Amino acid sequence: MMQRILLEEGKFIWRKTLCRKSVFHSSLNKPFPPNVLQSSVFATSCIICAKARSLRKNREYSEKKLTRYFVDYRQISFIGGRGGKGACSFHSEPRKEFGGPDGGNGGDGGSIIIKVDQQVKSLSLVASRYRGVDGEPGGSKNCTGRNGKTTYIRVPMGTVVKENGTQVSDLSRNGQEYVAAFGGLGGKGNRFFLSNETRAPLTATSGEPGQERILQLELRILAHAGMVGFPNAGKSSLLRAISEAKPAVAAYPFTTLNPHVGVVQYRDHEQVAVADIPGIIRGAHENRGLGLSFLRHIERCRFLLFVIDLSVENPFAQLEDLKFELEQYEKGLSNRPHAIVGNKIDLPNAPANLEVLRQNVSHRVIPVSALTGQNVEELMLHLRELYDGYIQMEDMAGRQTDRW
Ligand SMILES: Nc1nc2c(ncn2[C@@H]2O[C@H](COP(=O)(O)OP(=O)(O)OP(=O)(O)O)[C@@H](O)[C@H]2O)c(=O)[nH]1
Ligand SMILES: [Mg+2]
Repeated sequence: MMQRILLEEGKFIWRKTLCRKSVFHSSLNKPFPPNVLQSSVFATSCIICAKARSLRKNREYSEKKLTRYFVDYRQISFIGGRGGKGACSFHSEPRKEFGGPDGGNGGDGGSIIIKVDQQVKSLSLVASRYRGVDGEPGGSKNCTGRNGKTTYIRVPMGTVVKENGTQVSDLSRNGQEYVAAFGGLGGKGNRFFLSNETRAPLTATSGEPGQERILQLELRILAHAGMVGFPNAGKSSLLRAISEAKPAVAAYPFTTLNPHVGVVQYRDHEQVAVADIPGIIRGAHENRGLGLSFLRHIERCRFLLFVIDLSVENPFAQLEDLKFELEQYEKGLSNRPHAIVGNKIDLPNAPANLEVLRQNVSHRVIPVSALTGQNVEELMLHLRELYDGYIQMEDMAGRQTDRW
């Protein structure tokens, strides 16, 4: 290893290792004699040649790319594995003329199970067709065929399974399973049909086909709070301000096309998950803008944050429209515990609009600026109050709470 060496007061004081090029006596700038090098130089890391390594950052996907990765609906056809055929055979051995039937049963077909995995975040890797593994046929010498292996399909937490539009399962806990299709039973070998009346049965049955089903999987993300607002109200900016999430922010409407979840961290290690969903406009229930289908992602939210843009005239109308659209999607959705957040308070006409809003609503309005960070702490504290209220309610009802 090559070193750069300093000669000071007759001692060799050496610095951190340098590159492999050559060894220099620093004062003379000449290569250092190899014997001296061997006796006095220790190995350390090279500060100059060491690559500047920064911490690995999570890759940020554009909204367009995210749409490819974030899939929240799938229709899937499931066919369970077919049972194996039963065997028809007779025992054959020297000096044993009537060995009797020894055809084994076929193995059962493999089932298909939908299983929740906390690591999976979208349905993008779920295929549109699944076929279970067939059972193996039975053999002679009473050998039973091997059962088909169970096929597991990993889905995210919060997946709802529907059949013909009717909900059949709600998979909201990690590790929860739902049998999408049972495998068929294996056939019986001729040994099974041995009886006092029939000493040499020739009957063996074939395996049953697996269950066939068409199911719809719908993902409803699990978050404690859901942010609802008009496009450009600053929902994504607010999520960036209160959490580590990095949804795209831009000055044009409908920047956010997919829901984003950010986790707000508190000092006592309590975590509140907040979901940012695409903007809603007046008439969204008639499929205007991006429609209302993404509202299923806030169906499970325990409380809502109405984000109102204070820079526009009459912010109360925004709130009314948002509540109206939520009611069109699901009755009573707008009555959930909620907070009203007035964003863009840093803009000149915002304080006047805030007063107008306050006069029209009985609920507390929290003015914030996601851009400058003004009053964001108050919002976080209020969020925590809502969260604590939810935890208290669930504890009183004896239900398990969703914790992140
Ligand atoms: N002055 C000011 N501008 C803000 C504030 N918050 C957001 N903005 C700006 O408003 C624009 C829209 O912000 P976004 O966070 O993308 O709004 P959004 O509600 O997520 O919009 P969509 O995703 O389209 O629904 C951006 O240009 C932001 O810089 C704020 O507090 N003050
Ligand atoms: Mg957005």
